[in-house]
Amino acid sequence: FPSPRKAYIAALRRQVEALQGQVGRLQGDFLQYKKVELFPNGRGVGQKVFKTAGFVKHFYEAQQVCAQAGGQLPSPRSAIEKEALQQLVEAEDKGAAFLSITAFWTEGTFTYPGGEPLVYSNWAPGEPNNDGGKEHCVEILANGKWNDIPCGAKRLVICEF
Ligand code: 293
Ligand code: CA
Repeated sequence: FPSPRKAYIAALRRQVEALQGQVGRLQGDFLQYKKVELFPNGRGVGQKVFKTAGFVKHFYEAQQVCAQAGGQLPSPRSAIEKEALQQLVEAEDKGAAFLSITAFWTEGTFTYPGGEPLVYSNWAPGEPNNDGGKEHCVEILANGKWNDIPCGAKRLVICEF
């Protein structure tokens, strides 16, 4: 007869093997659902997911839409994140989209929500220009370039999760 200790180790081994099988199947199923979920209006970049709402809103409403869904407006922190957003703006064909970035905290200084300074930017030539003295929000155009605009303008809603 196996000793109690050996029987215990054998039982543990079987449990670990069963768990490894279950985790493997979950990983496969999850990869499939990620693809389904991101098609055709989402983009995954590292841990981040961007998804278009498909409609336009003023900045404050756009912020609410994303917050209500458990996300936020997009904060592209690298060229690769900017490219994912650009693809969504191009594909949706409803014009430019809002970013999370604003100049509420310090006029002329654009920051992430909360006032954190930008780590990446992709301003169009001559931007931000605070045209008319009231451009405190930011749009990303179909060419990927950024422009400051009035927060009361209506732009495509894309959320970041
Ligand atoms: C001005 C000059 C334009 C520029 C525009 C935007 C508005 O009209 O060249 O495209 O401002 O910056 O947000
Ligand atoms: Ca501008």
